[in-house]
Amino acid sequence: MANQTNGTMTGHAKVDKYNHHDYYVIDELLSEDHLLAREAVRTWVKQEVTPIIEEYAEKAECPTHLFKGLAEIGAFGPSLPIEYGGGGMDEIAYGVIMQELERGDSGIRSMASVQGSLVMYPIYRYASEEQKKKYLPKLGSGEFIGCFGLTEPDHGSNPGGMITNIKDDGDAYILNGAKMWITNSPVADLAVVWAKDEEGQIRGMIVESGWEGFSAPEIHGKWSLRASITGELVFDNVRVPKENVFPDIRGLKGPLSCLSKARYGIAWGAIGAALDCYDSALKYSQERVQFGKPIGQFQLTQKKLAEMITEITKAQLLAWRLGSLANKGEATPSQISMAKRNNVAMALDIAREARQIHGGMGITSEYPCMRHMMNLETVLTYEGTHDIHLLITGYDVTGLNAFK
Ligand code: TGC
Ligand code: FAD
Repeated sequence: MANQTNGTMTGHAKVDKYNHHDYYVIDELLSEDHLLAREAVRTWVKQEVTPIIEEYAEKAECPTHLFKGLAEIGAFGPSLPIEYGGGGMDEIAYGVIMQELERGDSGIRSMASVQGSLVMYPIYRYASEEQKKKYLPKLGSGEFIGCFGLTEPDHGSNPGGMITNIKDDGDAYILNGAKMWITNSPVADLAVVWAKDEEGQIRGMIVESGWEGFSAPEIHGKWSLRASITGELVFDNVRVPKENVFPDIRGLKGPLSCLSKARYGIAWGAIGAALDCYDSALKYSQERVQFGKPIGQFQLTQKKLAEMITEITKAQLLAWRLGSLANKGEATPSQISMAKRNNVAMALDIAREARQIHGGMGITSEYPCMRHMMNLETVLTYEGTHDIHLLITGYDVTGLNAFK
């Protein structure tokens, strides 16, 4: 992996005093394994992420030195089988892990989402046995970093219109085109890429970063997900051996099935960002005195906090129920869309309200709200925008397709 950071930035390290909030005692619905997994990730985030994240975000630098640690705590493919590099846990364990990571930072959760759900999952589900053995253990251990190339400069919400393409050339395909907004691409060792074949069918393939004609320039100037690295993928006559192309899957349902996995993780993850903002606002409201009283004593502050914990609790229940359905293999793409859309919008609203409770201090890196708020603007947009998910629900309930 190129451009690795060593985690030694110079500013003062932060102490993480986060307390979890569980108003409806949803922990009773979690197993011992879920609670243990959550505790391990929470401890890691407190030790490794919080002390450095504001500084990396301010400098718009990705803390790549954390990637190995993410692998060690089991954040890459928690619900994939152990023999294929995953954690062998269930979907709720995957959810609580994503929640704790995003409590730290959406960019850290993003890194794990991409590696587990958008790189390891498609290889596990669609690649040949030989390719699975070649790539999955190294991805699971963090030795290889992956990225997922679906979005193009002119095809974001409508990936079916993609123009990246492959042409048959004997024992290989020749890949041409470009992908845009690709998380981790500048530091990735390989990319799962979706491109059209000569029949116009969407195919998936594993492309290694060292191959001739492949480059991944970084995208600069982001005011969101600043501690996550984002880039393009450019393919100029890249020779992709035929064994690297997924043999059986055709069409948009290939990448969309991976997105279902990742969107599910975001539905849980966003609650973590909301909890962090709520926790910080609650503490601040009890400590900050104006007009001779803690600001938490004013009815308007109480309204904000009461509504925040109400919305967090509703989102926690939605995520838990979605997880129960996912464990039975019954969570539908539309149910996942509803939870992703609701929980991310909820978290963004809470980040804004929490920022207000902190007054002027809320805009500084002393508190996490502004960073979460800026991150969540991306989370609202990627993996299907807020409005695209509404239209997916609209289609599901009416039977009428807004996209056709
Ligand atoms: P449409 O005709 O509806 O569907 C095509 C085929 O796909 C099937 N399908 C799904 N299969 C599995 N899982 C899902 N979630 C599925 N949704 C649909 C569908 O049944 C159909 O199958 P078949 O057998 O009939 O061929 O497709 P459409 O072209 O009308 O598009 C529908 C639409 C707009 C909902 C879809 O394209 C969409 O979701 N657009 C949003 C694009 C998106 O989410 N991009 C994300 C890029 S990756 C990313 O953002 C990573 S961020 C990483 C990080 O966390 O850092
Ligand atoms: P557009 O599709 O151009 O949408 C612009 C606006 O139009 C949106 O508000 C949208 O809701 C609206 N709109 C579009 N169509 C309709 C419609 N039919 N009806 C109503 N409104 C509509 N992609 C990857 O493939 N891999 C990644 O790793 C990845 N990581 C990302 C990381 C970051 C930081 C960001 C910002 C994006 C990432 N993406 C990634 C891309 C992301 O999935 C797209 O940005 C997203 O799908 C939206 O596409 P777009 O930006 O082209 O917006």
